[in-house]
Amino acid sequence: MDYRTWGMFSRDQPPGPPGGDGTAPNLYGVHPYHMCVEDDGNAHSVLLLNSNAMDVTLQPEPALTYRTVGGVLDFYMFLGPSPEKVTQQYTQLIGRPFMPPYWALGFQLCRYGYNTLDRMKQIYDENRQYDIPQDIQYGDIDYMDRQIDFTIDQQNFQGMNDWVQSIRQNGTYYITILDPFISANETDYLPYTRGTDQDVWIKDGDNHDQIMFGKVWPYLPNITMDPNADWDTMIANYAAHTAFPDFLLNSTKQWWVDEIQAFYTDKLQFDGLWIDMNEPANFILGSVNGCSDNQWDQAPYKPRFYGAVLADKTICMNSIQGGTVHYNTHSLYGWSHSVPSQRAMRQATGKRSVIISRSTYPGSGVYAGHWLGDNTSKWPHLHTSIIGMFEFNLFGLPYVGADICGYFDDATPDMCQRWMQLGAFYPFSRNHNGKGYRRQDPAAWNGTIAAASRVVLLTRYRLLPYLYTLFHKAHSSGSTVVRPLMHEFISDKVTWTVDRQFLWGPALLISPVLEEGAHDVTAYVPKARWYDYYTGKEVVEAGRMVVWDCDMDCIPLHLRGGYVIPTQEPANTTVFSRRNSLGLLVALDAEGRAEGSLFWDDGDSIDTYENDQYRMLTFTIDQGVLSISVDHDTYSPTPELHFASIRVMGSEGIPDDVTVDGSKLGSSDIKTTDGVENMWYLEGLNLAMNERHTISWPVPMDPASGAVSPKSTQALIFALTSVIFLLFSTQ
Ligand code: MIG
Repeated sequence: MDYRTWGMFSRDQPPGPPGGDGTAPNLYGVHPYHMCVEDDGNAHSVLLLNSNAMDVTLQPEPALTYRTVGGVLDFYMFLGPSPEKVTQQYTQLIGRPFMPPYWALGFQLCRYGYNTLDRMKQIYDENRQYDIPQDIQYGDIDYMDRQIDFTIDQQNFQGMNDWVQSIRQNGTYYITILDPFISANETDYLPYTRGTDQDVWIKDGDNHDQIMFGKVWPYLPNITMDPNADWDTMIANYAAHTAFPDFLLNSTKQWWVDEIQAFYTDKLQFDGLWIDMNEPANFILGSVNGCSDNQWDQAPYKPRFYGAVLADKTICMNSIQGGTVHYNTHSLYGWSHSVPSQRAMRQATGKRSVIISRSTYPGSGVYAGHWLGDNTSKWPHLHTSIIGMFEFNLFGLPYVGADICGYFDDATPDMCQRWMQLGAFYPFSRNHNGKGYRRQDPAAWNGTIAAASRVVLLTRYRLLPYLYTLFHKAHSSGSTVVRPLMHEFISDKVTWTVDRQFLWGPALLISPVLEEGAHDVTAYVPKARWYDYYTGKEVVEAGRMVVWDCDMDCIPLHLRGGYVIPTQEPANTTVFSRRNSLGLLVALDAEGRAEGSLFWDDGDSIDTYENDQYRMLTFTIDQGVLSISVDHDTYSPTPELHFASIRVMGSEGIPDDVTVDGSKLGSSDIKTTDGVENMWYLEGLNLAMNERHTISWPVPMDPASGAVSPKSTQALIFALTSVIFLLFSTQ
């Protein structure tokens, strides 16, 4: 709040350290939105729904000053009063996040610069040899012929579609990239000629009947490139003129849908779409003719962000788009690109599909997820990726993650191993690398790193039913998926600044190692009952900072008392894991209670919730009675799924017997682990997912009848400590 100014204008700008002059750099997306938590823990948020360039200065008052250079002063306030309520209210206005297909929650592998299909195949195969779970393979712009949309390089990627279809039998899906701009220098290039016929392009601001041309990735035909040419020479000599689709027009939306459909039908059957460079980026300033002196490009105030002029790295402000000047619509470009992209992919595949977009604006989450852009293989970028996830969850884009192991620069083995551990808990979990940098996929290093990656990814896959259910909640009620601790523990001010740990929903605490050479984690344990995910052991230090030992193969995970987490036996892709047996992790709170739910559907049909084709289960535990009930059942998996295991943490001792649907299991069926108190589990059950079940066990007498249970001892110690603390603090 110290007079820091934040600029907002979408820009092809990688995240890095903030500008030295106190001006924070503007990035790919624009979200003129903030949430404020007041001293009493009440939260509210404010949206300025305005797409013009602006800057916002924070002041210690506390106060904000918005300076926008146009548009409507359309303010919305969301009164919460909790951070989760604020987010639900906000997404009610801007639109609730799309429901990702189940496979989109699997691990994803990508890089810029495979350069050949052989190399892509080789790296894919090596990861399979190491048994790395992977649901999605990507192709970046190097699969294209001279980086031209809707083409495939017939020299280096010949046979690509055959290969893409062949990896389906392993359960691998394929996502391809498309940039927005279209080359104007080709002969017989239908996307351009059809687009021109249908009048889909942004127009030149000085001659409204002319197309506005920039220069970006597509190269000219018939060029011989000097391999030593520098960037400016490359752009000057080799870059084609490109037209920019005006996605605000209905004709353009239809054209984009049709081009994607044609590409899909004729050349490549892919499953998801990655849309890049849609700030929109431009490698030259303004246009091939520069920008004229006009009131938009020379507006009297340039808000504080990168570039001397607004058109820096983008197109001229007086270009005609959506019936107005680009000056007004610039930051909407990525959003407007996402809308027909989702429609196109649903039409082409007939399935739910998935879109990830680099530039976003309020409402983008209805159509697309987001990767956090071109980060760097540097340790601080592990930490900042957590903050990025928090932000995009507040923005209604919970399908988010950073490029695992970093985009620019060479990763190191230790960094990449730690990043795989962290990235296994990004909702969007993709290892992606820039062109020319050292290979960094899980199989790139050695058997140890591959094995560690496999282990942590299998943990992710085991927890996917929980993650999928969180996405359903985000989609249906607008809650966050990745959640800062303060969303759950707002009355505990220590949680307000925690940004090195995060939660999945209310119940799973993730405390990754983020520093080079560290073999422990300093973490905050919020005031609740917590259990170690791996052992089921209760954490005794609630409400304190703790230091956990954490060797290279460790990432601390904790389950919160009061919650039931559904799991599933993992496999190397979700196609196979979705057929495996289910499990329940039951973490009891201090009263011996817990609850949870599970959303299930076929994983890839469009709008299963809206079309009533899903199953919803709820789990409740009270007084030693666990009830599994089927609340909604308009979808049945074939074959039917079953719960095979149940683990109970925080029970008062180990019960002598457990009754499962009326039949009694004796102590030999009740498994325990040496050294872990109050934890037991059942295995080899066969409880059909479409039926209701009751699992019960005797709980010790309640304290009122005379027995002193461990939890009341704890309560007593807590009360005494509080009294002592009060005595001291009143001195
Ligand atoms: O100018 O498609 O952020 O993920 O690999 C770079 C190539 C263009 C930027 C994206 C990055 C992608 C790269 N693209």
